[in-house]
Amino acid sequence: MALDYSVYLVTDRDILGDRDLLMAVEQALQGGVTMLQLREKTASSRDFYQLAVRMKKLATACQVPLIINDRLDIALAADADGLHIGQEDLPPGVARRILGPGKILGYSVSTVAEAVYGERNGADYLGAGPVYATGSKADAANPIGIDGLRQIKQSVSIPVVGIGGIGEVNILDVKGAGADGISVISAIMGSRDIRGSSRMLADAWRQS
Ligand code: TZP
Ligand code: MG
Repeated sequence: MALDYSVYLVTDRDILGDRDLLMAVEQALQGGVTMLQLREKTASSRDFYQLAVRMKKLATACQVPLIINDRLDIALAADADGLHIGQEDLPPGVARRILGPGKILGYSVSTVAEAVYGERNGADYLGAGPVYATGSKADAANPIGIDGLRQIKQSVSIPVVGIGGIGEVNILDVKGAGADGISVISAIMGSRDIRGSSRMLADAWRQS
């Protein structure tokens, strides 16, 4: 079945302050996010695993795939729907071999060469960015802009989601570049109304 990449939420516990991560994710699911990635940069393996198991239940209840960032072992252990890796993680071909054919593999890219490599080595979709400047990733590369996103989309035949600095003001530019969806942290997790912001982005994507 074709996946709906249109509003792909990436979690970030730090931006939530004292708000609960699972509650925030539940609100985002109610608002209509279509994909979910659990991204934990500092959690212990035990905490990451336990969180993944709980998040998988929430996502599955809404028929939304749960993707685990970076950690192949956690993705397998929690029976998540897939894994998302970047340029510093396991090579995509290795991750694909261990994951098997039934799991979703996402790959972060900033250039056409990385995109083509990812497609050839088993990625199901690409996260291309940062499209715009972002405060949500300390080691983010320079923004690729809408033109960079368009070039990446045109170089592959797998779905491409834009990531980095995307929200209400530029969602239509990202769609106009040919992207299959937006991947966001702060536009949803940084909002005081997580359900409402998720719904607004989902509506904006659908209606355009
Ligand atoms: N990878 C590239 S940019 C980024 C990641 C994880 C951060 C996206 O966060 P935001 O708040 O949507 O710009
Ligand atoms: Mg990574």
